[in-house]
Amino acid sequence: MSVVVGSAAPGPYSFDPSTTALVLIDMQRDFLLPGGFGETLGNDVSLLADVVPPLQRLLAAARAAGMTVIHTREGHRPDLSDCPPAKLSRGRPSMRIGDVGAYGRILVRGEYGHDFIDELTPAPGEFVVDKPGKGAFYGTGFGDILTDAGITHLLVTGVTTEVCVHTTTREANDRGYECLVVSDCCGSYFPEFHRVALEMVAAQGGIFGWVAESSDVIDALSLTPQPTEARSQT
Ligand code: C5J
Repeated sequence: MSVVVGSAAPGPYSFDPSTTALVLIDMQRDFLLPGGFGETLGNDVSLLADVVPPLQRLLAAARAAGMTVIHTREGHRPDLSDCPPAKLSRGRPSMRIGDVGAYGRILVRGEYGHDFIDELTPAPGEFVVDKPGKGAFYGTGFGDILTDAGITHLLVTGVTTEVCVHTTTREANDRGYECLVVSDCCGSYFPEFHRVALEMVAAQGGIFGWVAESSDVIDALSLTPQPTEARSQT
């Protein structure tokens, strides 16, 4: 059964929760925790922390509706063999991918900082996609997961809006997925980039997809029949 987010920009977004995945992009300690990689680069990580409560509520609603949930993590193998030299050489020399930071080696799989923040850990049965790039499709099994699950629509959330959320949305749009970016469930260290990135998604009649707030998506999901559980027959 399809539901509609009537307030979405540039116009109503219709989706069937059974063929829609909630995608949480890179809600990792390296990006979000005070004292971590993101903050050491001079960023105000509280801008990303604001994303957590609405995203927890949206995740709870998606789970209650029985939706497919996919969590991604940006990071690399410990030997960095999947990190292109061009990516490795970026950033400050003292704070690059693979260097030891406050939460272990930065953006290296298996390290504490690379893992999800405690508030948004995957539940059993949810997918975890480790990605070496900014987009979720490149070098991963993300596309196969979507195909196998019969997914046609994506609710895209996470950090950062203009980097990994945008790249994933663009990749998905090119592959024919109908994407809605959930505005208050995405965050950036740069408020202006966040605002403009969201505008870009919905511009020109929805060149990359739709944008809406989580409360409106949750309201739409609340109209979904809940997965069958024992119903009292009094
Ligand atoms: C993400 C980044 N996840 N900003 N990475 O957006 O480098």
